[in-house]
Amino acid sequence: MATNASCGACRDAKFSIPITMAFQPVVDLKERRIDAYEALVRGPNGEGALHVLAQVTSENRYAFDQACRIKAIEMASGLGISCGLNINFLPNAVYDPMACIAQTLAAAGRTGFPLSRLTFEIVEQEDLADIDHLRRIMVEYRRIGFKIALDDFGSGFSSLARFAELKPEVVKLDRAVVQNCDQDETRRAIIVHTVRLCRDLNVKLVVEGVETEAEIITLQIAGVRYMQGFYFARPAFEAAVSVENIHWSRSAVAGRPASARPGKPRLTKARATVSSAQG
Ligand SMILES: [Ca+2]
Repeated sequence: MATNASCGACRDAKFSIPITMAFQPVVDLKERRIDAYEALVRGPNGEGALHVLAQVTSENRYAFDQACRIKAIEMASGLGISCGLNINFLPNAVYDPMACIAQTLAAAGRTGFPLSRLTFEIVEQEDLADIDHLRRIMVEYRRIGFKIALDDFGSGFSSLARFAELKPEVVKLDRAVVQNCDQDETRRAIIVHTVRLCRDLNVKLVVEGVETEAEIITLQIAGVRYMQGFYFARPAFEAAVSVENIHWSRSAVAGRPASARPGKPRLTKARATVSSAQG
């Protein structure tokens, strides 16, 4: 794989702060399996992502991004992760798409981690002024075989406009949208229509930040298959929670909405329509 030897953006600015990773599963409610793990940066003593990110500057952000990718792939390989691996990335931390991806490809090659199992979650902490730059990154990543996920969808800069622009393979619906969705008609409607939107566009929808049984049931009725959140498993420090240790929902039934189980109260007409439409 060709590299741009003249690009010194990350080579010249070493990221000397030690980092490690925690891994949180994305679960497939339909098949009761782990679909992927998201790698989340941590300090060496388990310090949170914010602690680490506070040490990232405009000078070392390229090196930081490289260090995170390499660490995530090496650790995932060492832990025997055999499903998908999601890596967060900051578009503004990519200087040149091919030069910046060279070390990622080398890490995957060294560890034997298949490139097709990598998904890059686009994190936008600031509005991206140079959309052409992001387009160039996306073209290169797709050519290599990576998938692109739009992270935190529905909050901050992760908007419908960005969805339309990026045409991601995966959309991660932010917890800010889904929290307490079991108690809120507006949130339920947004979820139902996001499910429909993603299905029509053949985009995988993952709901983030699922924390309660009631939320899971509501999400399943809406047709959500992939979820991530504290309810199922917290991020595990330098470890990958096995499928046996996932806290599966007691009420939800694999492969169909909880509402379809025998003995459950009848759905309202509106909800029943939604349920059958997603089935
Ligand atoms: Ca993420």
